Amino acid sequence: MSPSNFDEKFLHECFRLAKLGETQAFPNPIVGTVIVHNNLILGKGFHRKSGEAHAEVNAIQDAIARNPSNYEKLLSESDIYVSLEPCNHHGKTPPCIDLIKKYKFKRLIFSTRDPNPDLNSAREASYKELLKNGTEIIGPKKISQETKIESDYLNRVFFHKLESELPWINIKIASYADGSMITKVSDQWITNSNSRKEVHRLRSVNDLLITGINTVKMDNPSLNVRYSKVELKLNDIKNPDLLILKKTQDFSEKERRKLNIFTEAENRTINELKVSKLKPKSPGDKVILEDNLFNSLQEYLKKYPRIILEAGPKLTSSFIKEGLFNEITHYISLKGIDYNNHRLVQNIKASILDQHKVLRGNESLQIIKEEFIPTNNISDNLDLKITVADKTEQ
Ligand code: AOF
Ligand code: ZN
Repeated sequence: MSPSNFDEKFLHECFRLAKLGETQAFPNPIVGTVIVHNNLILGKGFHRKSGEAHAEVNAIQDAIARNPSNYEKLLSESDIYVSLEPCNHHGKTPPCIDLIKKYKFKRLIFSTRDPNPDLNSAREASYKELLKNGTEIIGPKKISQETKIESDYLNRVFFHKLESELPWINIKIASYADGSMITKVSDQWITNSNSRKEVHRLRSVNDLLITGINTVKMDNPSLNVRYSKVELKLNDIKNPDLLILKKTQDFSEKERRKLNIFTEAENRTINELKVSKLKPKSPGDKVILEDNLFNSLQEYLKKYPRIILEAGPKLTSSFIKEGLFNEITHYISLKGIDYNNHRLVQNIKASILDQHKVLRGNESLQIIKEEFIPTNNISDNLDLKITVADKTEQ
């Protein structure tokens, strides 16, 4: 049987749950599970922390706790949805596939294949047993491309790490519809309050935030994570370390040799700039790059698996030009734009996407999501958010 709209909806609920583990699960994948009985959710779970129970185990325990007297019957009449293929190996925890077998679920639906090589040897045998046990298996090939892209994207850093020791770099851009990143005198902010809140969430799920000296001087930003974990829908909140690049107006050969990187070790400079709220956790050394900027920078950045760049137009375009990114999260303010004029909005989107795609060639970057960010504030505008990223297809 092919999956229904309901199946896709329940998978999206798994994605929502998976994201709750975004700060603590790493370096493990983030995973969400729901157990559904006659279209009603019987149990939910997510992977909270590396080394702790997997999402499937938490969801099964949740279902059991809610139905202590008849859980065996209910589970055998239920479907189990997981945002990542269940494990079949003994890692820090026992194989989830054994539990799925034990409770004889009606169907197992998962949206992303797990590329972890530890799963390879037992994959075929365990699926055979599961089928023999009467469980139907619906894998990623049977779900819509849109849902699959979203699902694969959740664990982009985990997958990237299996293949490369380099960090995953996300460039955050907030601009007007014409691409300008400089706040107009008439505006306090470019993007709306919900987009700005999302940026705090983005910061919290990264290990290092890179910015430029000019941004620090001009905006005196606090570049920390505000709002509570409830508001940010996170299981935990942390501030990323901070790296301020100076003299990076242009990455010309001459500038490359001069580039300084400094972190908390240069307290004096940070304090001088009155960015006293910044408290990177691990103090870094001042690094003076003598040779090729990008080799040295990449060496330095290896310490940080998840990096976000929040900088002004010059530094941002230098990173983009050098291909030093895996993802762009672009918030576009629709101030002054009639967003009921669909063609106009489509044109804005197309022109921004073209700019990003040209940089890397069409094959490697993929549009993950295009969405409107609504606002709660009457005088505020709708933003358009575009996420493009390296392909993470599994
Ligand atoms: C998770 N959480 O919810 C799922 C995972 O060392 P272990 O036992 O925690 O196993 C880690 C591997 O299990 C992980 O690399 C991934 O391949 C698989 N699935 N992992 O941490 C989960 N479902
Ligand atoms: Zn597992």
